[in-house]
Amino acid sequence: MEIDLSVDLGSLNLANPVLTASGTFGYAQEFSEFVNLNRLGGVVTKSITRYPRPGNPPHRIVEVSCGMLNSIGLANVGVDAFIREKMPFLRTLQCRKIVNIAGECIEDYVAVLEKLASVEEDIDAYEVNLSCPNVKEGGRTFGKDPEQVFKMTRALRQMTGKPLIVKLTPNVSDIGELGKAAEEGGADILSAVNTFVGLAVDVERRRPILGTVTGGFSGPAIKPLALAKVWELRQAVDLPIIGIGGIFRANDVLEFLLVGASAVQVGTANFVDPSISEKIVDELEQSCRRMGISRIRDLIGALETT
Ligand code: RRO
Repeated sequence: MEIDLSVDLGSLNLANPVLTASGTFGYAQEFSEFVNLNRLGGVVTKSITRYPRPGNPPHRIVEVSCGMLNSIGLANVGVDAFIREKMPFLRTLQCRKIVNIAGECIEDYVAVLEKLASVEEDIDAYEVNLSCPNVKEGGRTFGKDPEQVFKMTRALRQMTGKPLIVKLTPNVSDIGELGKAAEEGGADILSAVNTFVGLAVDVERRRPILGTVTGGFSGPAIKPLALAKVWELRQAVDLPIIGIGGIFRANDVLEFLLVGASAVQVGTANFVDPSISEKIVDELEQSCRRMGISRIRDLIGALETT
């Protein structure tokens, strides 16, 4: 049986639903010796900001039970070096190239998008990070406020015809409100979720392990939480959703598709096994064959709840 793994998120077509999550896959080139990148649905870059950022002081990553905490602090090369040093490799890829952008205020995001316009023919979509948990103004405050999410999305919408993916924080009581605000602002796609706020303690030293005290919690422990957030969003908006949170196996991908995601991003799993994203694509095809599913898109939103 021929298995069709392709999915359409509005005008963004993917050969399969497996993307890599921002911040866990560098600028993709770092993973090229572990993964045939062209077998993925696409790659998402680390968040790119207006100016280079060194990020937060150590420790910036700590493993905890069933997951990890990070406090990277938006470390990245900045948009000019990104265009000069990272785009030449990215433009050689056949899979979808999604550039994640971030900043501390609307003007920052606008400035990044303005610069990226010069290489836009090699970019398939933008993911707007409105959800960094580790930078005081880095999307953290405005990403939680529907009014600000609306304003940001609308400002960026006016600047580009490329698909705009708005990445939402789960650290709110009503993620549906954020989704609706992004939809009204002109977003094409939502991605959910970024990391949950977490804390790990070194008991001997009576100190937090992360330099910033709290950090972003990700990994297998958050999968049920993330599935519930995607489900909540599915009821609130009509936009395609990219599900993120604790995906390690093909079965995890299928769970997200059933609750209403059209694609997924693999994040923390890349730290455990750098070739896992491609393995998940292989396994997805086998799972579909075993289950007699010829078109994976038929599973999107097919959860039966009555
Ligand atoms: O860089 C980070 O600390 C970071 C970012 Br921008 C984000 O969006 N999510 C996260 O867990 N860490």
